Amino acid sequence: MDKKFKRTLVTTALPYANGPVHIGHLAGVYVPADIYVRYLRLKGDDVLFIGGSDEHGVPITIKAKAEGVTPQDIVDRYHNIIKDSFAELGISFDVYGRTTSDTHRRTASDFFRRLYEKGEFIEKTSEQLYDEEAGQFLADRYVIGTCPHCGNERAYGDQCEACGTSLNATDLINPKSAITGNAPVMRETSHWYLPLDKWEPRLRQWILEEHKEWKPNVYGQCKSWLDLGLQPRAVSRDLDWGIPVPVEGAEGKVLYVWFDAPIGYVSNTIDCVGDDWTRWWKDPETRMLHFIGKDNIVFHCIVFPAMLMADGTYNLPDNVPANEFLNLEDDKISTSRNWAVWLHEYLRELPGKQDTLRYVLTANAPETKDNNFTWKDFQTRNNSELVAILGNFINRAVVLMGKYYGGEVPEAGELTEFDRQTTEEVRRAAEAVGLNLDNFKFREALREAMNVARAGNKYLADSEPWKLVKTDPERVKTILNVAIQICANLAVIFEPFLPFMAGKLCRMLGIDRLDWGMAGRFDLIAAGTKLGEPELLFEKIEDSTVEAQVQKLLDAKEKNRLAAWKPEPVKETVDFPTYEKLDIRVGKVVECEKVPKADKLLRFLIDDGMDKRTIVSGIAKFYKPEELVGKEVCFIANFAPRKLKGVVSEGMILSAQDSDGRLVVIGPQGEVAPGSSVG
Ligand code: B3M
Ligand code: ZN
Repeated sequence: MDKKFKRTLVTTALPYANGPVHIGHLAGVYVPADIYVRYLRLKGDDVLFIGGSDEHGVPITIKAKAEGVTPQDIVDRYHNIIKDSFAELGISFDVYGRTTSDTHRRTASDFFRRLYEKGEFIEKTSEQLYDEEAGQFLADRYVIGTCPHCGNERAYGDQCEACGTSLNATDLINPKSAITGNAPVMRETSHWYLPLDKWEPRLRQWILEEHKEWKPNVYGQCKSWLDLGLQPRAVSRDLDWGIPVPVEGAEGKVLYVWFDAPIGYVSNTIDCVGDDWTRWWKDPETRMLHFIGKDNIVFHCIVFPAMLMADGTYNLPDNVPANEFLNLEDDKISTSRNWAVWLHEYLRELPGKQDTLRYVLTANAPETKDNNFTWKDFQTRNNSELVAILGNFINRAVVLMGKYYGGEVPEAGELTEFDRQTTEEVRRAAEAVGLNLDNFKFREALREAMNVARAGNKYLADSEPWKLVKTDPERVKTILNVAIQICANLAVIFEPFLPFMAGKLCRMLGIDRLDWGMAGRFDLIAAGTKLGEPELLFEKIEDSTVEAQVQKLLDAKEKNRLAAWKPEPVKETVDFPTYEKLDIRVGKVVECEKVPKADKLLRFLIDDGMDKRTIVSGIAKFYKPEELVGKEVCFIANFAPRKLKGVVSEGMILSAQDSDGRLVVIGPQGEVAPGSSVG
């Protein structure tokens, strides 16, 4: 850490409590933040890790309306699901608060009032979008329309998620109410605006000049917004869910959710450390970091800093290490389409596999570009990396130690050149882990950590203690001593990434406290130490486990498809004479068999009341031929004969196509003589 800082405040985006969290949230924000915080703690740094739920705003009220419950019901439900699942994954927040808390209501109101009293807002009456049927103003996610910047037709009233631009509802082209689908009318209302344009020169200087070290995706987005020119932004809304605007004459108005939510970081700090909170927010020797996803960059780099500047007594963030998005099985993660891996379900369905998820999400983290999660890759990384490399090395070292020395660590003799090469390799990799973490390069850090396990495996494979034990038992003592020191190194350097594994490993090695200073050292486990019982660190993941997960996704896709199904539009009108031209009859199936070399076709012999005729029909996928023999069907009797796969078909059997594409043969509901006309 930079010398000018004494402590670090780490915040993670407050997820909306309108649904559980999924792997996209984890990979983008919570897993990297937790790795970073655990690393700082191991280094002995003073660090505070702030999380919590975002419980206001339109996403919550929309969900409540959809379910016919109150917004409070929604946030109570999801706050607890999210909080518990984070804890179970080992996300080590110092506090996990909520923006409906009393502390937050007070803190956010005070913040607004202070800015109001300083004259930092502009109060303005203007025409805003209004839904007459719903009887309310439309802002944020209540209004959907075309983004004026990129043409995305599903942009929200406060942001386009396709291009990331922050919008005002009135910027949208062709706006529609998300409540009724109606086109809104314009109606006058007054709001308080934060003049972002006033802070633009300072924001430019602060980001573009003083923070060139920010990740290119973050810096680039900031630069393009600043270059577009900043506008005053409304910080109040006409809604009944939120923190009331704390000034006279503001009845029916609440704080804009993106005004109150970032103040949630402050409120949660207060809930965590009490009066000491100012040290974490106002002492220039505190470094502040916001971990967020890329859709939140504008709010954390422009809007919230402008609020902090307007207050004038707060620190600004030192860095905002935002990630890109994670896709799932090559498709965008989507809550509404249920195309996601939900954390609380993962924990239930793959119990005890927290570290595997943390590992895969880090190894595949969308650090510089969008990335993809697949269950196949999840399985491979678990089985061929965690089990076969990391687990295997530790297991071999511990098992050999048990076998040769009853689990008591032997004294090392003089190190050979090969030993020294290995310890040097471990030292170098361990150092690289730290350097990469310092620079928010989590994937690379994890790769280097894995290199330590690789070096350990190579060390055992090349030095072959299982052979030497017969010829040179003294040498084996050194080898296993070195191997167990490598295990201790793994416990330290993997603790930020795989805390559950590290905990077990510490128990096995008799280590009661880890610190980063241990990384790269080879005197961590004293000779004579009695190792604990070997524990299973990683388990192989079977094909059936990942297949079940893939099936779950396919089921979701199928459900969506069915839900989205609509009957075909009705065809052009026909008059009676045209209709009468079609001769539909009832016939009885006399024979039915598959057409050779055609997997879709069945050949029917139909008794049409006058004679027998052959008809070929493309329904072989849906019926066994014998099922239809003896049944009455409807067919078009005057359909011009056609040759299908070498068979002449004299008519067409009628069938209906179901929403899932299945064909169902149409026939009379009661017995009818073959040859009867249908009409
Ligand atoms: N709740 C947006 C989101 O969940 C928002 C983040 C607030 S951070 C202060 O993506
Ligand atoms: Zn856009």
